[in-house]
Formats: sequence, structure tokens, C-alpha cells
Amino acid sequence: MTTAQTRILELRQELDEHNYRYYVLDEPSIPDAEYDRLFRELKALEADNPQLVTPDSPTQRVGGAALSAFATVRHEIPMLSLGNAFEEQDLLDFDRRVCDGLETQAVEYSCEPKLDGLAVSLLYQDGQLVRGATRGDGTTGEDISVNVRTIRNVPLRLKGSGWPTTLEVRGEVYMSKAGFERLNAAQAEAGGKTFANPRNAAAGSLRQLDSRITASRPLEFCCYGIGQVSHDIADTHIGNLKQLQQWGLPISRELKLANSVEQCLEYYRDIGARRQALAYEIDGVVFKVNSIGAQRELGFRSREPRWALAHKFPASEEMTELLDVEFQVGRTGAVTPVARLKPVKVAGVTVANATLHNMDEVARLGLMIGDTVIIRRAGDVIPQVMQVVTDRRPADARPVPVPTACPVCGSEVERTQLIKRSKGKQTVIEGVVYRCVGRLACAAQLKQAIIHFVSRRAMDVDGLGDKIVEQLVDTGLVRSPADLYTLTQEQVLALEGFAEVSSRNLVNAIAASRTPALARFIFALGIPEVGEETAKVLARSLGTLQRIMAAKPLVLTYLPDIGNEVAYEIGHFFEEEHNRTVIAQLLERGIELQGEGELHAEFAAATSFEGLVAKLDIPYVGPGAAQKLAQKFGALDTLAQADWLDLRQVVAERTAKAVREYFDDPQRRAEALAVEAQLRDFGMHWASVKKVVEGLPLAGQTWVLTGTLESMSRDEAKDKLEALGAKVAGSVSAKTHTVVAGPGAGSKLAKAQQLGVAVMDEAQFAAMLAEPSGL
Ligand code: JCF
Repeated sequence: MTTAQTRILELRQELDEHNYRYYVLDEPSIPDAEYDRLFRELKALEADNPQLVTPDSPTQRVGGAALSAFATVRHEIPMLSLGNAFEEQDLLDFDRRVCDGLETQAVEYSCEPKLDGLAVSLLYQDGQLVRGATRGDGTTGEDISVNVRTIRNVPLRLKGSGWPTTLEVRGEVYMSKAGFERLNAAQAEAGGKTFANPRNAAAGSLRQLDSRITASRPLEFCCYGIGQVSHDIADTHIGNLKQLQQWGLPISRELKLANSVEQCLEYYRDIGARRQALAYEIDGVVFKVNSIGAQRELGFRSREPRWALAHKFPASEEMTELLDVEFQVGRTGAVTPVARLKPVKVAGVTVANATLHNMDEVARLGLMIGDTVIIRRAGDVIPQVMQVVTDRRPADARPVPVPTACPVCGSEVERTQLIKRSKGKQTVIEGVVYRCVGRLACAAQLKQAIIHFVSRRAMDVDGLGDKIVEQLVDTGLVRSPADLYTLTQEQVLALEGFAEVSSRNLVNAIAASRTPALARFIFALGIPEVGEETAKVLARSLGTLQRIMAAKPLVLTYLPDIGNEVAYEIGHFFEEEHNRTVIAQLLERGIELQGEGELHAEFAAATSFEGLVAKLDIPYVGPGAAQKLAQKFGALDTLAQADWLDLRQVVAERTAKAVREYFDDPQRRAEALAVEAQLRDFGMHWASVKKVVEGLPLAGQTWVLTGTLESMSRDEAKDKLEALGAKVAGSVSAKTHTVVAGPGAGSKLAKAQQLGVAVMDEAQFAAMLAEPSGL
């Protein structure tokens, strides 16, 4: 053997072993980068020695020339379908038939999830993969050998020894939920076709005449049984599967043995409860009589084995009719289309409405009123319209109307416009959202605005639920959030359902909300695009309501995580007269903001003259030119007055020209100078932002809170950590610095221990808060 040949065999063996550990045992043994290095080495050696390339090399999973059609394959042993059970009783009946047939009291069953993919057959001769076929009608399928060879966890040759000369394994080809999401995102990005669900994506990917396309799709295989074999393997089904796993074939990690039908039911319930958390979609579980001898005794009834059963979960996709599309008005006035459906049971729940998100979604679906649609309910999320069944479109189907008047208040409805600013130019593009211009004059918006205003994370008015807000608005007692603070106990008492104590409690709760922290108040205002985090950034950086209200959008973009769109939404909100009026009334009626203070150093330090020049969006002025201009001219008024010759000393001709044109426009010049004046007024000084953040004791660290804390709420704990400079995340990863685990901590704690992330209990956490620098 030549040295190249020896090394090629060595590399193939090593890569096969890593593949096996990764895909079959789910225990990766080397970093991806190391795997890639070995793979590249093998590829290079094979390129230099093409005569040494064999079909079972790990490099041969790339697909080949496109076929014009698939050949047909006859299954020596038919690929059967499974009988279905939908109710518990169906499973108990199955068990009774099995026990009667075998004349015993109790039977052992294997249990596995039923993957939602496509059944395929893989044929190994002398341990080499020689053929892959679809199930087809069970008797004849299609030869998809080149396609299955591209699936990463299908072994091209078997590991170990002792396999039957002829070994046909059967299993399901499927796509994981994550793989499906990634594929659809990539397809959408490339303007290609997206798939309705992982099953369709797997089917569309596997039945490709061009196997290079299949190779690019994240398909996986899971083995569930055997077909034709030249000698028996084990005497139980689970024994067979465990042996197949030894030979390198992937089997389900959820495979279990049940000693009785009761244990089968437990398995069904357990998998059902964990269904959402599984990495792939399943539509039920499969039970099989474990003993192969008993399977043979039971035999078949027409095309179904008497020894196996699929216990299905209630279906989560159904077809129904779209009766109408109505429009709902949200807090910010967004007018959202909602599908009114002919009621249908989906996964055990009657569904009569489904969200349509926005008018672009309606257009994407090609939806018309009267259409038959496929709807899906996944877990406890709102039902969604997945697809229109165009074949069933009735002759009198009509288009979904574009909303022109608000369904609640009758005000005009405008299509939102996105203003893109780039290189000194503004382009206006149509947004996807339609918005009622009625604001607080619109009862729908007023109700939602107040529900948000009083919510726990905003003004936190205890006991002011949605129903009471409806009453307050419908009776005309409350016409703006400010009206809450003039409500008297007598007025509340007059409302239906209120008595002496409850009305006093409500008025007291409203009074108790008069002293919010600035960030809560900003959040409570319900500015479009301003969530809790953005509200905190505004409060922390600018310090006072007055500064936040006065801030120019361009100034706001200096703040961490505030982009153009959000900055303009904020600016726009505070420009509007009626918003200013409501805020003024709130302050007059006794709202006292807590913790107002100085401009934060973080903000003062984030501004630089160079940054300002870059943000002005002068054509051709990128970061490089901005730096040169800033260095040479030092201040905006000097730059605005700079003449052509001075400019030409530091920038190219066309840039110099653009700068002159920019500042020759009086309006632009005035705006730019006003921004600079405001930055100065706010107390900016040119420095680096990093230093300030780095100064905080937990800067750069990510913490995770889990379980319940006794001495404080999670929100409080989060606020305290953030004040010390930490980020607080919702899930544990290798980047997590510390996990604070209270009683009842579960999977996050386990994950932290698995990853070796530091864990603190509440006492240690309290000690750390008392002395953060002691860390
Ligand atoms: O996961 C599946 N979809 C699946 C399908 C699992 C099984 O054990 C099966 C199957 C189809 C037929 N077993 C048979 C006999």
C-alpha cells in the first residue's frame, strides 16, 4: 500500500467513527473544526489520487448528476402500514387481541415516537449501502439510492462485524424542526419556495432528481425495523434495533420497553407532554410486540401487522372554510386581519378564529373569502392559516378588502410608511401595517393603551383588570390614562359589580401607582417599538423625562440598541400634541417620577464628533472620511463653513462637493447644528463608551435566573444584576457566567451543571449583591 492509500483508509475510518459518535450515539467526540480539517485532508488526498476514491468514502455524500426519472424497486418483503389508535380504548382493544392471539396475560412491547417523515428502505450487501428506496405503495417504490447517500447519518458502510450478507433496514427520513426553520429562512432569502411543514420539506428534498439539492438539505434518518435479511439478528425487536445501532445505524433515543399496556399508556402520555420540546415533529407513538417469535405467531391482517399499532396524537392540522376576514385594532392602532372560520376541531380544541398577522401575509397566502384553508394549532400558540386549497376555491370567492376605516371608531386607516434614510436621501416605502389614526379617541386603542398602562411591568395598578378597563372606557369615565387619576370612589361605586370595599381598593391602588420609576413610566406610555428594555435605556441614559421628550431622533440613535426606526417612533410620539397633553395631565394629576437624575456617563461618552459627522448621512462620507473631516475641522460650525479648498485637503473631490452641497442647504445645516447643540446641551464629552461599561463590576457577564427566589422577585433580581452591568438571559449556554438557582430549578440548572457553569443559591446571590466587587 502506498502512504497515500494508508492515510486515506485511516482518515475514512476516523471520520466514520466521529460520524457514528455524533449522529448515532449523540456524543460528539471532536470539535467541528477538527472534523472539517480531517475531512479536507481526505478530500485533498482523494483529489490527488482519484483512482483511490470509493463509493463508501465520507466525501461521497455530495450528490451527483441529475436523473431524468427514478427507477422502480420491488420490495421483496412488502413495506407495511400500521393500524391506528386514536383513543385509549383502541389501544386497550389492540392489547386484548394480542393477548388473546398469544394466549397469555401480559405482553412486552417496544415503544418509540412516530416520526412525521417518509418511510424508506436501505439495502446493505456485505456491509455496503447498495440501494435506497421509497416505500411507494408498499410493494414497489422508487430507487433513491443517490439521494439517501447524501443523508449525513446514513452509514455508507456498516461498522463492526457479523452483519447478515443481505440486510435491509427500514426507517423514516425526516427533517428536524430546526433544520426546517433554517431551510425555509434560506429559501425565503433566496426568493425560493418555502415549505408548509417539516414533512413536506423532507419529502420535497428526498424526491429530487438532482441529488445535489438533496445533499444541501438537512435530512436525517432513523431506523425502526428490518426487512429482508439473510439470517436472523436477535429474538426481540429491541434486540434487533440495538444490534443495528452497533453497526452504525441511528435508532430512536426514545426507544423503551413496556412490560404491559399500562406502561404503553404512560409512554404515550409522557411523549405527548414532551412533544413540543422534541427536536423533530411526531404524530404519535408506535407500539410493537417485542418478541419476534410472538410477532410471527400473530402475523398479518390484510396490509397491517397484528403485532404493531400507531397510537396517534390528536391531529393538529385541519381543513375548514374561511367565512370572513375581520379587522381588530390593537394598542398602537394597528388594524390586523383575523380569519373567521367555520368551526373545526384541531388537536382536541374547537377553532373558529385564526390570526392572519398583516395584509402582506394575506397576499402571500393568496387568500380569498370563501376559500378552503388548512389551519394548524401547535401547542398552545394561536391557530394559524397555513395554506389555501386553491382547487376548492368556489366561484363566488371574493378578495379580502383592504381596510379603509377603523372598524371600532370609523377613523381613517393609513398604511404605515417606513422612512429609510440613506446618504442624505429619504425614501418612503409602504409598510405592512395599517393603522387607525384615531389614537385615544378610538375606544379599541384607548382600552388597550390603558390595559398596557396599568399592567404589572408598567404602572402596576393592582386589581385593574381588562373587564374593569372596558367598563371605565365604555361608560365614558376614562378618556385617557390621565383620567384614572381623577376617578373618585363614588364614580367607581356606581359601576356594575362594585361595592364599598372593592371601589375603595381600586381607587387606593390607582393612588399607590403615582410614583413610578422613570423607566416604568416611559414603558407605560406605550410608544410604538418601545419595550421595557428600550424604556430602561432611555431612562438610564438621559435621566429625565424632559430630556427624553426633547431628544431629537438623531441624538437618540447614539443610545445603545436604539436604531433609526425606533428613534423616529420615539421622536414622533413626543411631537404629537395629544401625547404631550396626556403627559402634562398625568404630571398635573400627581404622577411623581422616581429616580430622575443626571445624564448617564454611558451616553455622554458614547458621542463623538466623528460619529456625528458619520451619522449625518452625507453622500460619500463613510467612517473614514468622517474621521478625517472630524480631525481637521473639530466642530460642526467650522465644518459647515469650510470652503472647497480646505475640504479637498482631506477628502476626495466628489466627497468635498457633497459636503458643500449638504451644508449649503439651509434646512439641513440648521438641523445638523441643532443636533450638535442638543448633544452639547445634554452634556456630551468626546470619550470612549467602553471605559464606563467596563467600570461596572459585572460588565460583560451574562447571568441566568431560575427557580423561585424567596427574598425578592425575579424582576427585582434582574434589575439588580443589570444595574451592576450584567446581562440577564433566559437560557443557559457555555457563555453563561453564573446561574442563580432557587428552589424548584429544573432543566436550566441541569444544563449549567452539564456545561460546568458556576451556580449560586439565593444566600450566595444575596451576599454577592451586598458586595459585588468581592467576586
Ligand atoms: O416513525 C415512524 N413513522 C414509524 C413508521 C415507525 C415504525 O416503527 C414503523 C413505521 C411504519 C411501519 N413500523 C412499521 C412496521
